[in-house]
Amino acid sequence: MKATARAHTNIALIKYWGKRNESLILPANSNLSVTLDGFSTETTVHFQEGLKKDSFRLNEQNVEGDALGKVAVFLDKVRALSGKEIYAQVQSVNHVPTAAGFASSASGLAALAAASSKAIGLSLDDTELSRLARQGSGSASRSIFGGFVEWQMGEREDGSDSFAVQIADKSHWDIRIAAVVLSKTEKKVSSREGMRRTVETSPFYAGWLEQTAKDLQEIKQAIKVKDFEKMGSVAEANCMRMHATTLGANPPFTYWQDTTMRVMQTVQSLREQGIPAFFTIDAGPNVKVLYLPEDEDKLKKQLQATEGVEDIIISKPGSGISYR
Ligand code: 2P0
Repeated sequence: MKATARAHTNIALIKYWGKRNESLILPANSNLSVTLDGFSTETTVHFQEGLKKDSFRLNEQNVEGDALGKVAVFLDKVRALSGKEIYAQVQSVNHVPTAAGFASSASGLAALAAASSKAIGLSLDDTELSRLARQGSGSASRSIFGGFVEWQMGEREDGSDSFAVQIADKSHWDIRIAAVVLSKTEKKVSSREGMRRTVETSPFYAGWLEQTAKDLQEIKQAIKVKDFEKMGSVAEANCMRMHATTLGANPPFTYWQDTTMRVMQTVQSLREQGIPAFFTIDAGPNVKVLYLPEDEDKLKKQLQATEGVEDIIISKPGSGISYR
């Protein structure tokens, strides 16, 4: 009863921001991401008779507390699905080029969903796996698939129609995504808390929802016809609107730091020089930049010269779940 799975993380171009059901993790809006080949988690789950509880090792270190709790709560769902009361040893390794706060719940929960469901003897297809991973962390539903992926919010109360689908595989379009690592990356509000506070208190949230549905349709068309400027500009505007909702929350907050804004300005300056580059930012200060391979040298040079930038990690569209 042992299995190993690898999942890559993903970056949302149309953000998941807000839940309509917190316990089932159902989103308030459909959203879309690119799976990244540069960041992955490999997880082995070993269910064994005689264990009294689950245990979790991450990057060769024993983990207790909240992180273990999250794994155990997720395994409870897997046990409930299989009807087996049996505990597991879980071992994960995050493959991230530098240790800079890029460990992701998307790749982590997607790999855990795949390895644990296989180890316990459930044979789930990718849709079922996406629905299961979603219940660990929303963005993990998208990391089951490679390339360009849409998480369809669904309508049903029980979440049975809320899962991700692949829009285009990784070979569809040879774009690049630079993850810009900043030297200071203090994260004050978790994405879970940030979403909740925004949904409950920000008067801008209704406007966000209304526009995001339109953004999603536009970006899907842009991906289909490989219109890079369109895809990038829709993604960047969607990111700006997500972050605008946090300024309207009570108490208000922002994930941006001074360096975040300097990187945004570098990207705007690249565009003024005729280089199509677009940024997106998640629930933290780091910035990801979308660009085309032929612009890599110029883009890297200018990003590296931006004050407060420590490192740049380049990704291509990556693949979905794999087993070893
Ligand atoms: C996203 N984020 O679409 C958005 C954009 C952050 C900003 O998905 O509560 O870790 O576990 O479902 O998936 C981060 O939130 O949140 C996220 P939960 P998750 O990528």
